[in-house]
Amino acid sequence: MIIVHHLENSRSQRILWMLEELGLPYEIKRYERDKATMLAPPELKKVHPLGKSPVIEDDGQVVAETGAIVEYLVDKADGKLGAPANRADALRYRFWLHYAEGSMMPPLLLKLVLARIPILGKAATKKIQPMIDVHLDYVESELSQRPWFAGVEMTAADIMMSFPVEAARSRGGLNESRPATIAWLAKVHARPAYQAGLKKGGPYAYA
Ligand SMILES: N[C@@H](CCC(=O)N[C@@H](CS)C(=O)NCC(=O)O)C(=O)O
Repeated sequence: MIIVHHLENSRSQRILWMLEELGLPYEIKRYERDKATMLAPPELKKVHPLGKSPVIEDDGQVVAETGAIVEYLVDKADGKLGAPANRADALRYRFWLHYAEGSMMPPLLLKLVLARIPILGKAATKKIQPMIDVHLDYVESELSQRPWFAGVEMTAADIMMSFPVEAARSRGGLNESRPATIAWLAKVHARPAYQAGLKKGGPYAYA
């Protein structure tokens, strides 16, 4: 049985969604953020030295880092939600899988952290917004060309991209001026598996 170490209001919501899509049985171990620092509680460090979420355990194997977990689950499900057969789609699949945490999340996180600094924060976030806009424009242009990030089918690339797009919607300036991205997000949120994961995960401020 897979155990998901799930931090409230966090990236690990993606893993619950994915497990629901795959129909794999799992258990959730919930963690709450420290109310003052918003960081994960120290217990998570007992599961993995980084003390971040998500982390999963499966048959005594500990796997951390969302992208690595997502690939682990695709393997476990014999390729379901994995790379499409078509080469162009497969390359796009790989691109978005890495891009979500590697390129799109850093400026969003920077904006969140800077916004919390009194006085200086406001001016600093203004400098970050153009960096975020480059990503939002690119995502919008790609989603204007195809229904899902890799191509015609929903894949794990969409699952990886859900968190940066949700984060952008809540604090990165994503709004109806980018209709293809907003439509994609609505389609994601309407999926029964997404809703089932949300119900099981507890507090999540981005859906
Ligand atoms: N790139 C990593 C990021 C992991 C990460 O930073 N997780 C956040 C949750 S959104 C966390 O655990 N934050 C609490 C903390 O840093 O104490 C991944 O995708 O797994």
